[in-house]
Amino acid sequence: MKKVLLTGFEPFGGQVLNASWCAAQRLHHTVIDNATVIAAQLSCSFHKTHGELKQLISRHQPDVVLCLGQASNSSVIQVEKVALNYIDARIADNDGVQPIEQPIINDGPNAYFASVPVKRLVTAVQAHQIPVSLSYSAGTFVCNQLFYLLMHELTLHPQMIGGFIHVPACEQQRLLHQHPFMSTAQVVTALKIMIQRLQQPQDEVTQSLGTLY
Ligand code: PCA
Repeated sequence: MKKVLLTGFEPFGGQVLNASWCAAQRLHHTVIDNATVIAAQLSCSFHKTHGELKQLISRHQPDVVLCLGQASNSSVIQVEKVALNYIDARIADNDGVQPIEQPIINDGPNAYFASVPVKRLVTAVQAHQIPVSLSYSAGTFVCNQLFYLLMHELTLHPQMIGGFIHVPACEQQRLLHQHPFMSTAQVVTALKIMIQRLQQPQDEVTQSLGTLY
């Protein structure tokens, strides 16, 4: 039996919901094929998320860690490839902290790649006609920091794999903030497909999902 730790964020930027947690919480304690999902909410805080994530990893000892965040300007699910060692926050986090042009870890590598098979996840979701893309930037805010710290942490746990997925705002947020949106039900379906795909044969995806610019 595999264990998947699925994290979502609390609301941030003055919003009352965060689509990432709306989706993640629906999968808490569900079993998808042979994987049990543990969902947990993280603070949208530059200072708190690392400790929260470390504690969850050491308590649950998951096989897979998938962290989710909300990308309010996006209408598609974005499977992130790259975490940068760089923060340049356009708004303050929920503690009022707004780092500008700072490394996440002094002398850490400039970037980490996700260790989940990102192309397989994207093509599996695409096959179900759910809007999804491979993304090469997780931004320069709390999500990018969490993704970077996750991949840094997993260097100490080589048996675990991890990645980060940005999801669009949910339907309730469209009414309040005019964001592009995707229903929570559709995001949950996409996450289930990805968790199933992680348990299936790891054959190569030979097509390019890259970008020209
Ligand atoms: N999205 C923000 C932080 C928390 C979240 O859900 C981001 O993309 O950095």
